[in-house]
Amino acid sequence: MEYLKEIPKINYEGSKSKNPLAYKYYNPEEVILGKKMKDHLKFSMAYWHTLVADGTDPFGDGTMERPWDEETTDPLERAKIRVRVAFEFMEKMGIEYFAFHDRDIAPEGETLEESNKNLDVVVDVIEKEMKRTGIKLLWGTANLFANKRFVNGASTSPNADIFAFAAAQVKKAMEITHRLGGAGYTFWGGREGYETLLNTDMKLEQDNFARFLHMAVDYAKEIGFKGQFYIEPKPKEPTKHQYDFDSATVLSFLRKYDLMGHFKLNIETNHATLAGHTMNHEVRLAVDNDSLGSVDANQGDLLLGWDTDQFPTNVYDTTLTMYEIIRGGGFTTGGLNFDSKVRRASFTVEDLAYAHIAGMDTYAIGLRVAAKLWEDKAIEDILDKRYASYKDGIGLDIVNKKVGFKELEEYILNKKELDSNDSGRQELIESIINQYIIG
Ligand code: XLS
Ligand code: NI
Ligand code: NI
Repeated sequence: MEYLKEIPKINYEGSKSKNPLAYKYYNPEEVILGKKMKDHLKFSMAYWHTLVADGTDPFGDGTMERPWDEETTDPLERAKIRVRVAFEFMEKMGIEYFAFHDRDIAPEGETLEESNKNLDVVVDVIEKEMKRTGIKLLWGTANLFANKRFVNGASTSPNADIFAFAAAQVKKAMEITHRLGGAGYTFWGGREGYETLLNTDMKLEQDNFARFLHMAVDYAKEIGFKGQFYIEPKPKEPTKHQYDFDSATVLSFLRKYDLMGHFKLNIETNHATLAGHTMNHEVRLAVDNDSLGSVDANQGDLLLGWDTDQFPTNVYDTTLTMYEIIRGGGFTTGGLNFDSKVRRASFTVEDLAYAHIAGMDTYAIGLRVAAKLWEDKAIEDILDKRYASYKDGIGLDIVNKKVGFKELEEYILNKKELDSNDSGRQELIESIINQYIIG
């Protein structure tokens, strides 16, 4: 049965097309830098936004028109229908991956046992649909923030029973992710943070968080789950201060607790900007630390201080993000997961297609431009030149740790004139990028 009659199969029609239900820039099979566009970008649908979000905000009710949700009042039956809708949608869009929280795909029961049973029922349907379509699971995760039991956090809760409950929930979420052949498993610290230090033992909470992650690593070994673990940084919201603040904070946490080899980063654009960074900064840091895992593709509103999770439409940002991803060698286990939701006023079924088309085309433009910049060495040549002083002479000695303060003092005392500084040429570089974007 077809649920999404409003949405046809979405094809690439090129930049001249006026068809709103077509890709203008995303041509999945086209080869760029030796790889198909679809394999560079690895688009993934976020189950929670596309199937579950109903448009509720703190001031008003849900607005989304989702006729399939009206077919039954039974939550488990509804969950099964949503799976079919999800796969029909991904098939029509040509999206080959998806990501979910346990509570997105199946309703939470009265007890953990009941919740797990619900999961098993729905996972059966998902498994069948994955076989039928060839669509793959990018990553799974557990929702450790919505239920009121997590009011003070999950693995960082002051209540040890809540730590235990969270562990049991993640255990099951890992099992279903494993069963579905998930390429990854994400930890986003829902409420792992604090509102006020006055009632918080930050050291114990962070130690416990690390203990929790080590337990996950151990359990993965036990069940043979080989997927990549990710941590998703976010500086604030829902708590005032989230422990996984940004890439730098997470990297130092992973190093401190001996978790570096087990976790990579899942970096989200809107979280980067909330942390006061650009997305390309966050990706660069991950790449430079051999920790680029996956990306939650979206964009925030720079005038708002919260996580608006909008579909990415800013070409400049996707260009710089794709540039960093290409520079880092591209995705292995990860991909571009649309942790993005349609605006509350974009409530029709068609809007789901328009939004994903906008996001995918915006990243496709980003990829095309970034690939050209990379091929032409437009930026790399500038960098090479800028840091050339470290390629020989005293610079090379510094890099090779052949000199210390004494030798450097001697070098400077003997040198009559310092090499002159060069201009940073920022505006020139920015206009070169514009030229590449407009063509
Ligand atoms: C929320 C996070 C969340 C994670 C998955 O801000 O982005 O959606 O991606 O738990
Ligand atoms: Ni996210
Ligand atoms: Ni987010």
